[in-house]
Amino acid sequence: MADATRRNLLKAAALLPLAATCGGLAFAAERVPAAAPVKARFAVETARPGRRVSDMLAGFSYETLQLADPAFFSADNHALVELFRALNPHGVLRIGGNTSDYTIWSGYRGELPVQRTRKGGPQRPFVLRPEALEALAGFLHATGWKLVFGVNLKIGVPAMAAELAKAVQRAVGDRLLAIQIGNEANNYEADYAAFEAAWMPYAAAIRAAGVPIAGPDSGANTDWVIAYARRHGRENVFLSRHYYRDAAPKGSITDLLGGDPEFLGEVGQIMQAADAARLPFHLSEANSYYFGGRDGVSNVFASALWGADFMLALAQRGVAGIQFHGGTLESVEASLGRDAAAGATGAELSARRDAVTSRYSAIAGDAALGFQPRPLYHGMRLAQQFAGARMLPGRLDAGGANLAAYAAQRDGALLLALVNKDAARDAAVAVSGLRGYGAGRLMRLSAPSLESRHGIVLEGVDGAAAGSAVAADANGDCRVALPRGSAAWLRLDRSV
Ligand code: BDP
Repeated sequence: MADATRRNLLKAAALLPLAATCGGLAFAAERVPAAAPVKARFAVETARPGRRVSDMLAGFSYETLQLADPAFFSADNHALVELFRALNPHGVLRIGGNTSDYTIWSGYRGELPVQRTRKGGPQRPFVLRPEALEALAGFLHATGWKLVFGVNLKIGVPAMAAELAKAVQRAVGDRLLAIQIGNEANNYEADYAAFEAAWMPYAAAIRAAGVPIAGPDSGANTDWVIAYARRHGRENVFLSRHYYRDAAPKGSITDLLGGDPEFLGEVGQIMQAADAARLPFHLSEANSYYFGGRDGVSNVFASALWGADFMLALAQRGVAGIQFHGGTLESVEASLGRDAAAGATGAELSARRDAVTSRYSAIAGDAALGFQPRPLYHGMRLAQQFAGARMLPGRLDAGGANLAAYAAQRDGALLLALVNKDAARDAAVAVSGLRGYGAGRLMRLSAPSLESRHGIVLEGVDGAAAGSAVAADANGDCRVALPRGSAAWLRLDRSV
């Protein structure tokens, strides 16, 4: 369908009167495009609440090298502070990435070996100074966020890590959730046993200093997380690993929106180990495609639908937080041993902000140019609306389209998120099982197309664009028109 037709459809869906949106016809006949929408069903089971969604669900991860400019994470960086706060008043900022394993603490006076560089990794050490930690503390205070901070395991100097850990704790106080030791050590330690041998003296030194730790902060190694949980659960405040769908050259919108059921299965295994150890589990670094993200995929509207669906799928399984990796192009390219291309000079401000930002970052900009949300930010924000709610089981019959659906309960209200990841098929979703819930609001996450970089609208946040009125009927049924490449979220109040 042409973009214009699609836009009309979205507009039509937004304008549908109450009866036509919930409990009646999904699409107004005169505006219906040639192909009829796929008929989908979502049966919600309100009697069996599942996991509570953590307040910390939506968070960010940045390279340690981002601290090279103390003006970036600073209380005076009002635009960034505002974007963090609007996303999540209880978020987690994780500092780490490849550059954490090449970071030297300026306060350390002992001997240091020269670190060997490797292809595809940072090519020079980064010297972290106290001013950056002071500024970071101000940023955390201004945002209300907590900190997870990674120290250099690769260099093999536990004493420097312990001193840095203490300095971080001194600077940020109880905003420090935990120190992580090493970033994706699976990339440089031969196996889990070798990692553990290198890790032990670090863990001992940092814990002896009275600073909490978390880990193992491994790459795609579920077995490491499980082994670590069994052996070190009691010493840690949470468990972690990373996630990327694949390498950037393999990225495409179809691949991203195709989902990753295998990974969700692994999350199930990790959650068993986490529950047994009574520890939360975070994806402490995650995004669509590693090697810096894929232009035209990681930074377009498709990533917003992916992000919302991914986060809610993980929240349903009990994952406490997902820290989406990003930041300036310079910091991420340096983490991969590459130089950032020069930014677009003379272009309009929003294009210049984009040009200085890593391809998968949910926020674009830097301290000099200011900041703006990328599409992914809006998807994260949709998922964060479920914080504090209890996820409910539900059965989705997607009618052959690529859909996802989630339901949750909070303070007597019912929340629904319906995501149409299909590029070709509109859907009409018949939601059932909502008896006891009545009127509410339907809010859309939409953009001109899956490829859009700008023009993303998330209704129902910031008090602006509050969506449209909806209601479940007396049977607990509600119909939602869900145009291709868009999402909707609903909030229904108890009817009695
Ligand atoms: C991760 C690293 C991070 C990189 C990222 C990427 O921890 O430093 O920036 O991959 O390749 O493995 O994009």
